[in-house]
Amino acid sequence: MDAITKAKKAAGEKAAALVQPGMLVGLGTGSTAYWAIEKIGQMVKEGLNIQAVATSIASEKQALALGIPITSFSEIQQLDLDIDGADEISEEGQLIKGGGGSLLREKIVALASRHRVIVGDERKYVKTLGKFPLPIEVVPFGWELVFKTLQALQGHPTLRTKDDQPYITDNSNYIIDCSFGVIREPEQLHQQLKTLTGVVETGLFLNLKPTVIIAYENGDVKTI
Ligand code: ABF
Repeated sequence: MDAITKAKKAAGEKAAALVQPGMLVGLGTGSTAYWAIEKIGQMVKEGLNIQAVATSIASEKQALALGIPITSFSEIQQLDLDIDGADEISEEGQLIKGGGGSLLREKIVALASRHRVIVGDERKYVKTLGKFPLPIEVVPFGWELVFKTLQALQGHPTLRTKDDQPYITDNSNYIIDCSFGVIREPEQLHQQLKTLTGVVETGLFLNLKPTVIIAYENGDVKTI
């Protein structure tokens, strides 16, 4: 196992240790949240009594295979703890998420959770957001018009593809990844993008005050 994977595993498992009996848990998506789900699955096998809502079809499949009881928002209205990864984590706890294509369900789950834990390896921890292109979930109809508007807003958009076809999210939408350079006013940018007809959600996860767990290649794991 390479050093980065070891770091992701350490961060995920440290977050999983925060799960208490009886909790309603949000299960994130991505290669770091993967390890939290694996650990939670082991804890469930050892008798931990929880229910979970997954932020992607992939995470739900992983959870079901591990025997983690899955519930939904038709049954519950609030979660106790959401554990998820991120593509960028600023020193203020502002996030860019969506590199894994699950930003919409991730944001719904994050906003429905009383507490949020964000896990990442050291590469994710940045001074300011923006090096990672901002994922923006858009409806397929008229995506070209959103694309052109993003260019007009000085963005550098790219339609995300998979096997030379538009990438399709779990919600049957497209994703446009857009670089804006250093994002000094993330709230302003998020609001500006959300007003564009056809934009479903952005990968800017702001003012969520998450507990951040960063794991380093030297083996250190810090909770911030
Ligand atoms: C997910 O975690 C996504 O929002 C993001 O793309 C991913 C981070 O990547 P990874 O944990 O796989 O490095 O929540």
